[in-house]
Amino acid sequence: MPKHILVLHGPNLNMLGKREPQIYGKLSLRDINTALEKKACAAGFSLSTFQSNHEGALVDRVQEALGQIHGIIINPAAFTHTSVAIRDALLLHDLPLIEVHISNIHKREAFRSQSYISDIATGQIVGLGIRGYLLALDAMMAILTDKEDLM
Ligand code: DHK
Repeated sequence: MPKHILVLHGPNLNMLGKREPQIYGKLSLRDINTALEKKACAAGFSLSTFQSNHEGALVDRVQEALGQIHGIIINPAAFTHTSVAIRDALLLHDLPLIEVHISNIHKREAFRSQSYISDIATGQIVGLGIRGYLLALDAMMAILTDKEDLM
């Protein structure tokens, strides 16, 4: 059975492509999800994606995944800065966890630099645009195959 990676997207990320394209880029969430699925599949992993504008729906999805997945990549979007509930749900899992932000949250309004996720994450990728998701996937697959090489 291939190892399974769950990718979670928080609120307003369903509007990628339409939403502040100077910050979040021109591609849609579907474009990103398709690229992630293809890349994971080509490397022998399986990957599923889930987006919600609702905190409880994200908590439910994280709970449902218990025992079913091997790693989590999450852009909690605005919930990054507010959600103890998503943090607590993620803590149910003892798995590699990568936090992604399209923009550099440390370079924007002060409230965006605070993350309820970063201190429980394996690592964080910020400010590299949507390619951050693909970098996160590379890192996750390397972690899950225990690869430490630089190639
Ligand atoms: C996305 C959001 O929707 C914001 O609320 C965060 C994050 C930043 C991003 O850069 O991907 O503050």
